[in-house]
Amino acid sequence: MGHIKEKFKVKADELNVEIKDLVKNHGTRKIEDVTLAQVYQGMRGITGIVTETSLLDANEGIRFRGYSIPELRDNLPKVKGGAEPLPEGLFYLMLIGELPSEPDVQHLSSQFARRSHVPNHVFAAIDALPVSAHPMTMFTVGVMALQTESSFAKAYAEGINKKDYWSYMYDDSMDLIARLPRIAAYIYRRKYKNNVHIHPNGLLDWAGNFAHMLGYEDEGFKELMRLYMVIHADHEGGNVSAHTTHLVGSALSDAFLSFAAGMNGLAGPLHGLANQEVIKWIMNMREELDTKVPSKQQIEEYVRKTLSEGKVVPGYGHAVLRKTDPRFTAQMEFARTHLPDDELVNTVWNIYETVPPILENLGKVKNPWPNVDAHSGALLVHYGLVEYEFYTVLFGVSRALGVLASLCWDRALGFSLERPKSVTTQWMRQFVEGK
Ligand code: AMX
Repeated sequence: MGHIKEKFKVKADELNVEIKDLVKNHGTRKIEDVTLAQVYQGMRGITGIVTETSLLDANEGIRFRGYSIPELRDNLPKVKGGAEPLPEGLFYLMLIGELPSEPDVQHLSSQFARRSHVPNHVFAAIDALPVSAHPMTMFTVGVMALQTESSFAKAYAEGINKKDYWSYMYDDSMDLIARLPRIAAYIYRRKYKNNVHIHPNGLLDWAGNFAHMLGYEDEGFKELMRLYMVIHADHEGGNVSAHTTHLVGSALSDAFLSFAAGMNGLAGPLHGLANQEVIKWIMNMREELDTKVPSKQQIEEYVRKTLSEGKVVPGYGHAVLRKTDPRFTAQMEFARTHLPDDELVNTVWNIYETVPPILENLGKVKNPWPNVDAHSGALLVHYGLVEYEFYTVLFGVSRALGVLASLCWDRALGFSLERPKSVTTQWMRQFVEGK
């Protein structure tokens, strides 16, 4: 057993004792009241899930085990000569709850390289889809095809003790994270690069190797991938992809089934697909105005037009956040260092100055500020990754780190089948009428 797996088990045993105590001695404590409106409006603000890996503050943004994104950029190990945090380190932090050492991160990098073999039938399943299929469809099909490799599903079918579920979930999660870059890169090269594929380089870190397999050798792009994989990894437990993975996993579905379900949620335009929508929207604006650098006034008019057509401004607003997303700010800082004069990036910054007051004046938008998706596309375009339908797959590879670390915790803590109560509107009517 690798030392990380052992360490995880020790941490989980400790937390199990604490949770047992909480439930035994405080199990009847009320956390909050639930209003009728909350039930109808996406359960917004209802505390109903425990997720150990990260916690979102409406104003400060996400913290992973207490560390903000700027703190992660300062404190997580980096490649030699690099400035961006390694996603392996974030995975360790989410899983173990402590910052990793350099050897911990190197151990994870080599574990991911060692576990990265993707069987041929996975590629065959992807090849069975037309090239015109959306990359996210190919991605979930690839993950589903990989489910044949689940060690949890095999062990469960043979009969295992509940106490050992976590161990198989850990191995499946490690295998899945190790293999996702290869599957994603295969989809990219099949759809956009004439089906010419690039062999993995087992000496590179997880994100660096992903960049390499996509076909991007620029060190700037590799650094971007490391940052990208860190900032998209987790956003506490209630967002659609995390919640879906957790929900499906609560039925003891294995990591592959659960993650594929979460990815189908990420593929929705109000969630992960927003990153492709942002760049599509900016490109349409450029085309319609026949300029590469629209002025702030032109942007303002285009935003008003978008709203008058009953559409949302993609990349703006959030269900929980109420300030500029620190994931947006981290990308802005990356751009200031690496590509300050890029025209598209400057347009993203001009949009940032233009959109919030317009959304604020609508009076109904709870958060007029940009989210993570408002910036990511412009950085990718700079390095030549212009195929924006692929962007959500990048988000998905990163999201695996958070939702699978969480799934390991779910099994290690023996969390229950999730099954909230639902009611009909007739029930609500009778409830308010006191019947
Ligand atoms: N442009 C226009 N209108 C917006 C808006 C935006 N960016 N954000 C919210 N609104 C509107 C809503 O559509 C809603 O209008 P309605 O009452 O007429 O239906 C009203 O403002 C109130 O919505 P809200 O409470 O502020 O937001 P929400 O919690 O219901 O939804 C979100 C959050 C993200 C779906 C929404 O802000 C949105 O659609 N944004 C654009 C899409 C986007 O960027 N999604 C990515 C989110 C991050 C991620 O998951 N990757």
